[in-house]
Amino acid sequence: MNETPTFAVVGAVNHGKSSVISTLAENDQVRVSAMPGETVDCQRFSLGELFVFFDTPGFQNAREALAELRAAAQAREPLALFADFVARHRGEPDFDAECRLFEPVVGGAGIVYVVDGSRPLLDLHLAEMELLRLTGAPRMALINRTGRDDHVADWKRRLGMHFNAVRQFDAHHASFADRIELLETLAGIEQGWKPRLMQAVAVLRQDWAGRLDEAAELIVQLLADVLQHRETAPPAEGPEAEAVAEQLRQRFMAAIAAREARAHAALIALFGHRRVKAGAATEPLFADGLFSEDTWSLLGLDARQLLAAGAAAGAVVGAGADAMTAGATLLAGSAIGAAVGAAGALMLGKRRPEIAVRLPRGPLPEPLSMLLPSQLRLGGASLVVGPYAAPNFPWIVLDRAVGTLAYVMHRAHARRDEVTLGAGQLQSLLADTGLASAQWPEAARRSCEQAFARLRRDRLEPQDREALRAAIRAQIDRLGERRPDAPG
Ligand SMILES: Nc1nc2c(ncn2[C@@H]2O[C@H](COP(=O)(O)OP(=O)(O)OP(=O)(O)O)[C@@H](O)[C@H]2O)c(=O)[nH]1
Ligand SMILES: [Mg+2]
Repeated sequence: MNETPTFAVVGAVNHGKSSVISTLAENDQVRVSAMPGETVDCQRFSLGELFVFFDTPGFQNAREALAELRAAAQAREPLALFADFVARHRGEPDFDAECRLFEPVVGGAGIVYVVDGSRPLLDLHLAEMELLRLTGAPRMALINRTGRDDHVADWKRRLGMHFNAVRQFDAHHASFADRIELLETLAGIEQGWKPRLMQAVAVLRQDWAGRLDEAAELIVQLLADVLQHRETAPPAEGPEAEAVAEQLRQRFMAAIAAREARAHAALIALFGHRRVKAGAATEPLFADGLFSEDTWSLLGLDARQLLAAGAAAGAVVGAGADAMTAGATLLAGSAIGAAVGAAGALMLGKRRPEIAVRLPRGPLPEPLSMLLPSQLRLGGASLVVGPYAAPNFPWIVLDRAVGTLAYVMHRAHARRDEVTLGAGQLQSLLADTGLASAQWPEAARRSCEQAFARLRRDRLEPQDREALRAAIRAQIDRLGERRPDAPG
């Protein structure tokens, strides 16, 4: 028996063997296909070397193989007969699949027999089950369903006669908890592997919690970066001014979007998904951008919640500070004006306020300015955009980051579809998980808002940062191990 718990995942052609492995090994690159015969080699997959799975081709000639191997029922070492079988038929086209799939079993692997519960049980499957029983290897059966039809009861009755354990496992929707449960079942079928598998379960749980810690850190850093971000440009006057200001706004939004995309990509990578894309990639996870109207009308907090969290105060202070350092407000539109005063904050609930562009202070006195390079002569300062004072801005950034996390931590790696969520779908994903910022406890929102206000003024203390991190960590903990009913 192998020291590392090792299992050969076997079964009929096209019943979902590779999909099961893909999900268990958190590997979305395993070859999976609707075409039968996709897997032709025996391939090794592991998760942190805690356990090993071999993906195998589907049975080819189970009935003929069974006819040759019946004697194993009386043999003292049944696996020796299987080893002989492999030696005898290696290279023969008729038993190519059998040779490859018996090989790891002969080498000491346990068996995970995958069947498609949406397809009827046939005689050839009975031959497969009988062959596997004859190996005497520790074995469990997994009923996966690739379609809507339900033959599960038939399969269960039969499988129960041939396997040490029978479980249902949905390769496309299995959650972390389902994967853990499967490992625990495998631990139960072979005493020798039990300690290693239980250890693997403990390591995986710890690893999962560690990933959530890291996710919280990534989100805090994202919030810090976008709330402090500034873009500057040389000042312009007259008719050019509006164009320059608009360019500056665009640059600001692009920089924020790029920063957000990097954070989302890191969250996606944390859960090992290589088919989910962030930002402006083709088929990105989010169809709507951070600054789009739908995003602002559907995510974040409403005006009442913003007020309760203390966002109005933050906005007033932020705007006041802007006005003081800017000396003048250029083309501020409604943003700052509306933010001043609680009534203004109420207006800001679900509409994206324009991004304010600030003018530098007035020019220096003439004699002094003559001594300076022309750029600095205009006051030594530039047009400035940022920090963006919109009260809902950090909440929307937060919702999108938590939404990304909620999606990737519950997406089974067997899936090959490319999902793109509109703002409405993202909002329901958050609502279903109870993780929309609008659903957070008020106390958590208040401590976040306090950190946001300080961030905007570059005055974040370590304890504010820690409070923000802890609030986010506590909320994402509620995502749990189980998969919520989410889109896709
Ligand atoms: N809806 C759904 N489809 C599934 C599920 N598991 C597998 N499939 C689909 O079933 C088909 C076969 O899956 P594979 O994992 O390639 O099956 P396999 O047994 O490895 O196939 P071969 O290697 O060809 O023997 C693919 O189109 C999968 O996407 C599932 O849980 N739900
Ligand atoms: Mg396969």
